[in-house]
Amino acid sequence: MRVFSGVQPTGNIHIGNYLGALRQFVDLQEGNECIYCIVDMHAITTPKDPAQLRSDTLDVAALYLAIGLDPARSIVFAQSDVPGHAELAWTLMCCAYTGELSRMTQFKEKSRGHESAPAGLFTYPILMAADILLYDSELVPVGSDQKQHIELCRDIAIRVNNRLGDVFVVPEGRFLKEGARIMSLDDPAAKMSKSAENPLSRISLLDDEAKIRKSIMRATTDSEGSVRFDPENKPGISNLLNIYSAFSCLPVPEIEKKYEGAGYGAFKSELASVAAGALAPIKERYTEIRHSARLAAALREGAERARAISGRTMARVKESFGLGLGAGGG
Ligand code: ATP
Ligand code: LTN
Repeated sequence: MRVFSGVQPTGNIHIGNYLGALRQFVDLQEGNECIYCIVDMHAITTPKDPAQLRSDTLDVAALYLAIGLDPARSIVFAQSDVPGHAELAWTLMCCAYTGELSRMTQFKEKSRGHESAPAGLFTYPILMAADILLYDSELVPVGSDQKQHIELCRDIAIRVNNRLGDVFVVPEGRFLKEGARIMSLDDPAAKMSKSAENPLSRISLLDDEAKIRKSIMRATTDSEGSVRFDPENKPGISNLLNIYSAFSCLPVPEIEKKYEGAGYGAFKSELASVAAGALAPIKERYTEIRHSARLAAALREGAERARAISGRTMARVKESFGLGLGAGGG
């Protein structure tokens, strides 16, 4: 299958991003044709310092390799290095409706309280649809917060196909059971986020063991004292159980049994060890890769391969829409 996904270079990549999305990227390399992008054009929907953006883009690229993406197997590149993304986004913008974009919860959340918002924040899901459709992607591994955007992408693809014939492959989202939505450690009602003010609300992939331990030991729980999965009444403990299960590959009931009669302290302390143990090799590989020639070469070659695939799709799209007169104007 052709697999595509992207992560924004906005710093603080955390275990929510990893357990919801990135870890699937690695698993899917086996037997599929995978394309993984760093979506820097999505990142500028809110103003970014240029030097910081470039550095954050390289950080995500290095993390991609550090978690186990192999540039010999997967295509890894920065979105803005392939012009087809912006080109297809415009075409799709003419096939989407302001009404459907207004219903996107991410836009509503990010623009709440502001009289006006950047137009790019509003059209963000269309650029995401372009990312996916540009590569005839069949499968899109993401966290469950992206469900609505994937649905919109499918709707647009089906709409165009109904009007113009089989222009696009209609993709499916791929969501994991454990990890699809990791919640904030200090407020289990909110999703773990890169931008939350309190650094103890998240575990970043590059955190050291002391910080991981501190965040988990301070995580919000309840006063019942039993390690039991009950998201409605015990959202804090249930979130920690989810994280434990995702990192250890043990099913939740088994973890509940393991900590029967034990207090939250023992459970949290062992979870900190499990998480730190899983993240340590990623951090080590990241440090080796971040400033290496191998990273630069992987991104250059990835962009080249992506341009070749996307060029073929754009030629088909332009032909279907009646755009252009051929290279050089014919
Ligand atoms: P954040 O909200 O943390 O700032 P994001 O969702 O805006 O991050 P990305 O970095 O592009 O932006 O997300 C990368 C991937 O991580 C996406 O597939 C997204 O669904 C997933 N993801 C983000 N947060 C979580 C979470 N708390 N739990 C599970 N998956 C998540
Ligand atoms: N919108 C996503 C990031 C993203 C993406 C994509 C994910 C941009 N383009 C294409 C999958 C496929 C987010 O905010 N997490």
